[in-house]
Amino acid sequence: MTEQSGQTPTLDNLSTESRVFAPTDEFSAAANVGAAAYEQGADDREAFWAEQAERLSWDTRWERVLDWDDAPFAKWFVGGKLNVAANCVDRHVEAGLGDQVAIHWVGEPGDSRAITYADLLREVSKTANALAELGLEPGDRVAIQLPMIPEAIYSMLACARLGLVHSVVFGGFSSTALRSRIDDAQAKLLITSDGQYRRGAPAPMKDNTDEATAHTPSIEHVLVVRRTGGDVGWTEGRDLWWHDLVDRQPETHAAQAFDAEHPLFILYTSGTTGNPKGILHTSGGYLTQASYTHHAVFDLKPETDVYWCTADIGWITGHSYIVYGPLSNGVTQVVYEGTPNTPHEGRHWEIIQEHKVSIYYTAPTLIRTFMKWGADIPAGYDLSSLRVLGSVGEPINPEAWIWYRENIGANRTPIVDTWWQTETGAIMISPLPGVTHTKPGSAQRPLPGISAKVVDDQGVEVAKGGGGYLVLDQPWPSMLRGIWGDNERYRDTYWSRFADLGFYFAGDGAKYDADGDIWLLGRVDDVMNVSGHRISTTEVESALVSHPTVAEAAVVGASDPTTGQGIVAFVILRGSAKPDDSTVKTLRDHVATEIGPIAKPRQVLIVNELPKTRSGKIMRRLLRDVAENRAIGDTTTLADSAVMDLISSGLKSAP
Ligand code: 6R9
Repeated sequence: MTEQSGQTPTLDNLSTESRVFAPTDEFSAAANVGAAAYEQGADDREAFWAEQAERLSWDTRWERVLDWDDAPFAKWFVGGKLNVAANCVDRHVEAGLGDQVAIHWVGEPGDSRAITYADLLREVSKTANALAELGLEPGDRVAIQLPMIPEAIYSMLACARLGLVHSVVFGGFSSTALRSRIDDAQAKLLITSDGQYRRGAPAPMKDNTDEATAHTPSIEHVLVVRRTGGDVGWTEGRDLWWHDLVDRQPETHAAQAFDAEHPLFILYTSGTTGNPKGILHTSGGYLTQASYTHHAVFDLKPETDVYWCTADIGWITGHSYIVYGPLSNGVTQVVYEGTPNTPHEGRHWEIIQEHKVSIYYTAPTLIRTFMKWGADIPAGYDLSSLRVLGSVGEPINPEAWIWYRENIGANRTPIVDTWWQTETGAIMISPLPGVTHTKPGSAQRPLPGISAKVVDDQGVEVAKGGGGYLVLDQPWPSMLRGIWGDNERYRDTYWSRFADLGFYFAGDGAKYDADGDIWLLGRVDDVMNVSGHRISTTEVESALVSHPTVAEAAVVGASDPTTGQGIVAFVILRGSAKPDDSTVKTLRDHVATEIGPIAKPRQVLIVNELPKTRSGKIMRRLLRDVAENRAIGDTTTLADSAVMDLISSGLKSAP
């Protein structure tokens, strides 16, 4: 335990992790970005980002790199003009890459399409012509609720091409969630599909969107892609089939340049209170950082790499690392429609083998699921094409990191653990695969051109070994430009915590290890306080998962009359492990050994499933309801709403 002056003591545990993996000489020698970038980024941040902005094609060059006079409202590349879609599509075709595959699209039922950059240009142009025919004007908002089909990407890029602001709503969100997002942005058009494939079966989608649009007067048209072929309700005059409207459009469209600060998209993310926040991103700065980070962090070589990010486009990772970053870099990428175990648990490895995927970017929750399914499944496929692995979305515990490296990366590939948020727009903290000596569980260092610090309650940077809050103390190009329609909430949520210092408050706890590397400890609201000791849920989860019988664990702080909060752990055992009378005691003792008696869970509950959002985050709020014997709260954002029933019934039968 480390004692910090004036603060509650915090616990060390993750920093007992001492394994370090250096990049090979061969990898470093060929890497896109070397160590010198860190100095360039620190010496003159604006000059560094101006250099990265040269990656893009600008119709008019900017006059000023950063205008921060009206902080916290940033303007980057002031006076510059560009078309985001032309940067992602047209310029690659103009450079002679029209025949290169942009997207190897793999449908869940086994259908597939190879879409070249020339195809992409044609489809995006037709879609843009269709949206223009509907009378949409630059600045109008378009809601998109679609499965992971190519039309989702065409739609986003067509909006960008016309200066329309898209608001993508995850395909599994309820009609209530869709309705509130449409209303908040006053969207005029909704693009959706008749249905979507989920776990091997078609499920309706338009029924859901019809429920939402029955109450959204701003919607003038609903454009419907036929995907599953089921019956759908139809409102004449409002609803239009994609194949009727888009297919007959001219195949060319002249892109017009928009201001660097022209709004590109709104993406809603849940806050700790109130309605979801519409995070606003704009064009030039966003695309610059999405493009640069994709190039630097994944070491992308567009001529030879095949890239695959497993996120959904309904999530920021899909926006920045399926659509804008990769396509601006002229990538060849896999886009997969379905779930990882449809039709079998080796589906991802089969796709990697077939398309010779070389860069694979996924989330810790999925890695732990793969662990649960067993290492023999990936071992049955040829994964030798892989050369960089990425992780995003939550802290990755060292056990999962090592499993990922050994079983997917053949103990050879660098792993980049990338910390960022919907609000930051692009990756902020991550190893560079050709430079960083990676440490399992640590996101390590702000990228070149980025500044982040771990500070105490007063905003004073903590010493090496110390813990506190993660802040971003300098503006960055892809930063959010606000919360749609609510400037006050923007200031309050992100800029009021350290108002005098002008820091952006990320809402994450973090600490420095003895080398000054950053370890993310989970949301500050996930930090428990047990008898005055700060213990992060991640630390306890990590300890539990390090036990050989445990596949996955989620920990919450439940209110406790004596200690303030008590630690309650929900644990999924590995397939082969059978719970018996001693399981709970063994696991409690294991945590005590790993971290210290103070971190020993008050309760360990053996369960079969954990409640997760579609982006893979464990919904601790619901687990807290279980732990505190309350009625279960709002479950609308759960990926699988039956999970809470499973947990409750499983608890009754657990030993
Ligand atoms: C990209 C994305 C943001 C929150 C963030 C943090 C957590 C994301 C992480 C990570 C530790 C990482 N998070 N990446 N924590 N290590 N590599 O996930 O955006 O959905 O907005 O979530 O996710 O808590 O504050 P978003």
